[in-house]
Amino acid sequence: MSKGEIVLGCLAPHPPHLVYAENPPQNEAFSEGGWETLRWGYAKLARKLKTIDYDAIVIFTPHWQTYIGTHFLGLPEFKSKSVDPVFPNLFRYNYDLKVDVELAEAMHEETAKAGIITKMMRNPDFRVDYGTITSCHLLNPSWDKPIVTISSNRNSHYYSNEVMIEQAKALGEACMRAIEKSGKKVVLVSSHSLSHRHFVTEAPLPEDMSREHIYNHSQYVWDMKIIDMFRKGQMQEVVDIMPEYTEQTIAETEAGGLIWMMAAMGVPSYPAEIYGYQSVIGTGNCIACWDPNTETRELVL
Ligand code: 2X7
Ligand code: FE2
Repeated sequence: MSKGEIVLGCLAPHPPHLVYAENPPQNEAFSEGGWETLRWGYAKLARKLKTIDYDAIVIFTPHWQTYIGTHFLGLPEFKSKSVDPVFPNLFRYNYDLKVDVELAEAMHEETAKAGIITKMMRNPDFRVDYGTITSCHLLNPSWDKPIVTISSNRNSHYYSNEVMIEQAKALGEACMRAIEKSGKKVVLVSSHSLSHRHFVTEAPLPEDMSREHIYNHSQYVWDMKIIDMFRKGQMQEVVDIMPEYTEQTIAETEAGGLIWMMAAMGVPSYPAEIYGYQSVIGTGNCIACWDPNTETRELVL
């Protein structure tokens, strides 16, 4: 069996607004559109994914929060309705998704070997979070690949951003070892916004784009700084400033997803492909990917 590999790493923000704006048949709410810069960026990245040969999507989500250890989805199928607790008016999505249990178990095993507390989620009634569903729907609307969802362990956040980073790194390295041993080709997804201060009241029409803008200028400047580092392939520097960035912008990187993905990918020093940046209810959202293949890597935006 040949060695498994990570064929792409995607930063895939998950405001439920983006699924709402698309009006897919799975979602009950109806919209008149909105947030096109992000949706069109996602459509372009989804087209790239269709050209790549891969077996599974492995996604780390901040909205499945676990307080004792890191958990992995561990049944072949999960089927239910996912409702965003903050925006039930926008997101009530009927899902029926397949899980690569073999890969999940392999990552669980390597994670345990690394000394991290970890558990498989075997409850058939478990409701999959909207972060997983939004990012996966927008990257692969046909849902024709199995996924593995990894929870975000808030025990690490309880201590400090620095401790969170150490634990997310160890988790990423363990997942990479499991992928290599599995012989599979895997797409990683880190599902989150960048800066995360947001408005606490919603416009009467949520998709009214005359009301959408970044919450404040300083978080915009921080986001641009980080994205510039993505473009330049300065991912070690991004890892180094992550505690400061997360604190200054209350960024959703606090859950550890970006560090997990970067550690699994060996902290890339090549440029990321940028597919778009836009605010959603004041938060900063960037779609980007890291393509290890020099022949397919391109300058997108
Ligand atoms: O989970 C989210 C998010 N990260 C950003 C914006 C709006 C809603 O939900
Ligand atoms: Fe979120």
